[in-house]
Amino acid sequence: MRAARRRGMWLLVMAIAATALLNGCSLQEENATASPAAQKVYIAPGSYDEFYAFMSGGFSGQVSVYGLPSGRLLRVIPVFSQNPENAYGYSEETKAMLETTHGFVPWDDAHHPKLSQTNGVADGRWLFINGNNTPRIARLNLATFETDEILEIPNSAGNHASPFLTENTEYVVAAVRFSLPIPQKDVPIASYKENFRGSFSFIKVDPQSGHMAIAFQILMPGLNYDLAHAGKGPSHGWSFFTSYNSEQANTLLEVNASQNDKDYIAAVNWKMAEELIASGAGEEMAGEYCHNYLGADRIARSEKLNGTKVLRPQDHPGLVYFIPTPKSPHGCDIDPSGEYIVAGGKLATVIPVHSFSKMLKAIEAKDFDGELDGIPILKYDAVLAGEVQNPGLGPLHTEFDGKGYAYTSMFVSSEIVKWKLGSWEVVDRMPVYYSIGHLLIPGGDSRQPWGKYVIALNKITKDRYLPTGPEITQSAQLIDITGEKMQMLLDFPTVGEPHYAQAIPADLITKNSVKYFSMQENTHPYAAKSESEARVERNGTDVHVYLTTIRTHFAPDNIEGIQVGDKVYFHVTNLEQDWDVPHGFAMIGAQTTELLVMPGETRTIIWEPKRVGVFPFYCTDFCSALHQEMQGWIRVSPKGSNVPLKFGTGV
Ligand code: RUQ
Ligand code: CUA
Repeated sequence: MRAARRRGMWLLVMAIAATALLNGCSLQEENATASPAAQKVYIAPGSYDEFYAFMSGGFSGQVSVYGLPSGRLLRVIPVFSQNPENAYGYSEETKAMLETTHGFVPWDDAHHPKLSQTNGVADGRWLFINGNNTPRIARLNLATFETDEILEIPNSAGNHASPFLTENTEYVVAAVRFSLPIPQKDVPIASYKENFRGSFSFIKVDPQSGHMAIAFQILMPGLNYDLAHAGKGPSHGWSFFTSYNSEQANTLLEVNASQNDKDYIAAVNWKMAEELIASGAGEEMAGEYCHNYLGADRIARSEKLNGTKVLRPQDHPGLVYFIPTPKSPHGCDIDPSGEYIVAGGKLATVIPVHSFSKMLKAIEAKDFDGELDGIPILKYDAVLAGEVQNPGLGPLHTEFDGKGYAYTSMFVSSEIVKWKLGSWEVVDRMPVYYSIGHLLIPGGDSRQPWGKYVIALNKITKDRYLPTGPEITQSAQLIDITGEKMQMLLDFPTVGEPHYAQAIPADLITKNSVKYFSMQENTHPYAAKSESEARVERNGTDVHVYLTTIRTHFAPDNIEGIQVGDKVYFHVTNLEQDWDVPHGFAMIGAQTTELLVMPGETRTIIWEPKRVGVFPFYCTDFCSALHQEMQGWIRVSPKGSNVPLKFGTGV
């Protein structure tokens, strides 16, 4: 225990020393290279960036979209968090997206964006991202840049090793970081070893619609499963998950889960699992979860489902193996060839690289070193391809350039280390500011990386920008990797805390980009598809306002006969059929948010008037020269009053 504490202290001291050192000598060097670097990131006004980068927002719960190489923020897509700016999670059409079995959960911790793939290469159709806290996976539609679907994961907690999809987006995965009783039950926490388990969920993705459905779960020993990647090429059919806490500690993990020299990577033969399930293996296990998705009417619905098929590795030899891996591994990255499995041992002194072909041979030869809960543990040396010696401190994540090099983020020594696959020698280092977590190369975890840049996603920013009080944005740094040596190009701030990020050539996205929604195809039950359909209908105390917007007025814009105690539904349809002409709708005293309605779309918020009087509403998006004129009034009379319901453009 004491040794572990001492090592922790030592890492801390080294981190501080390294930070101070890097800090001291950086500025002059950077200024000297500023001008050629500036040219490489300069995108002339009106010109487009070469890549889209999708970054997770971490604790913001959202995804932010950047252009590369400029580092310009293009958009924030709301995913797990409500977004008052466009009413995501507030409007009647989107609220269901955030439903869970715990009720409405309007926030999550989003870590790993993963672009859908075909043949191991990003295809620009969808982006998946995990919710860490209340286990969920979201699917974003890259034609609309909207969240189309969120699936809750039952029998799970701390959904961190997710979504890490397979080569053809057959499956997205979800693994348990915080083991728990599966199924849940009331037991002492001290009974961890006996009662706590992990699970790996394999979620089938429909190749046409993208819809997700849980195919099966694999019940695992109670470790902390941290990160994952699917095999590709020769290793297609397998998925790999790092884990820590092989000690199975249930308190003070910083010490108690850092005792063993080696933890494990779990290698899962999902093809075999698929066949087992098809042949009727596996048991039904209860477990409620919500499945939320956008219908063809662009309205989110939530359905409650129950039960999954569960496989126990003990019952199916060959399904799961453990590969010993030095000290609390974090990242689990597969090189473009599919042969090498790189682990980032946070507390390890080397970067271990495992060989998939050696793994198969070791399995064949039964080169085992014991077992854990009936799962064979392979011999470290039998699977090891090589170790990168003296890489730096705190290796976390690795991406690949497709030219035979790997780039690993070093959290503690704040640097990116470039090393050669096969010879395992370090060939270059680049200091980053500070404490890098993930890193990204466009296509850098795929079969064919596009290369060109590596981006450092730094956890600590400190003095890199003008101070903004105690809270400082996290930061990204863009580095050129086209030459032998890395070249620092650009710092830019991020939204929330980016964990992973992925980038893709812009034309793979722009060719599908939706510019507006067709009015003809609007099947919203409360749409008013022209001004002649605009109206107000009373149904008891529910009042439905079918409101239309077009430059530059609302119809109706005068409404009378509303009463205190009514529940007023504003169904706002934007009649525009042109790109980039949203209209906003804001109602005084509305306790939710405004609406931002895209052309051709209908969105709804509720207003419950509490006072008598005449109240204005207006458009919030500067839509034309007469935007300031785009307003209306609602007259609210006392409950039971006999002021008749009247509406129109002037009543
Ligand atoms: S994590 S800094 Cu949430 Cu992917 Cu590694
Ligand atoms: Cu419509 Cu401003």
